[in-house]
Amino acid sequence: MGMFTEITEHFMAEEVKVFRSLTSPFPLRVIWALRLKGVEFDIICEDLFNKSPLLLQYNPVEKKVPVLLHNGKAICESLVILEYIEETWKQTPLLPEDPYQKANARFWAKFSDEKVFHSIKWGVLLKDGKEQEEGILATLQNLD
Ligand SMILES: N[C@@H](CCC(=O)N[C@@H](CS)C(=O)NCC(=O)O)C(=O)O
Repeated sequence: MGMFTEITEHFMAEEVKVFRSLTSPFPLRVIWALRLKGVEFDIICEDLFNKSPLLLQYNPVEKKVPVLLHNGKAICESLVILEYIEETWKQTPLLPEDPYQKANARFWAKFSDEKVFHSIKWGVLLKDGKEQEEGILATLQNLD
């Protein structure tokens, strides 16, 4: 019986689904990571103005994309999902092995979330005129 379970599990196709939207940058992290690791996955494309019941079910707290669905388990938050992917599929590591370099990679991921994305969204995309020019300058400084 134990052996039978193992064999069926071995041949059972894995369920890997990524909830994304066409314009959102955060799900791209997840999609690129899965592609780098050679993991097959399906895409569920969300309309963020009319979210599906599935998205609300799998990410009831933030109701945002991306969500990774792995064999029925939902994981939310792009950087948390990347850690899950790294620990689940060990091939082609995303992070360097050295703890200091790893810390550096995590620093820049956090920086891009908190500084770069923030200044692009609030300083450039949602502004116009003079304010937008200032936002572009601030964004370029963050990218320098
Ligand atoms: N910190 C989140 C940000 C995700 C996020 O902001 N997703 C946006 C699209 S860019 C979203 O789903 N927004 C829908 C909403 O706010 O209702 C992550 O890294 O996953």
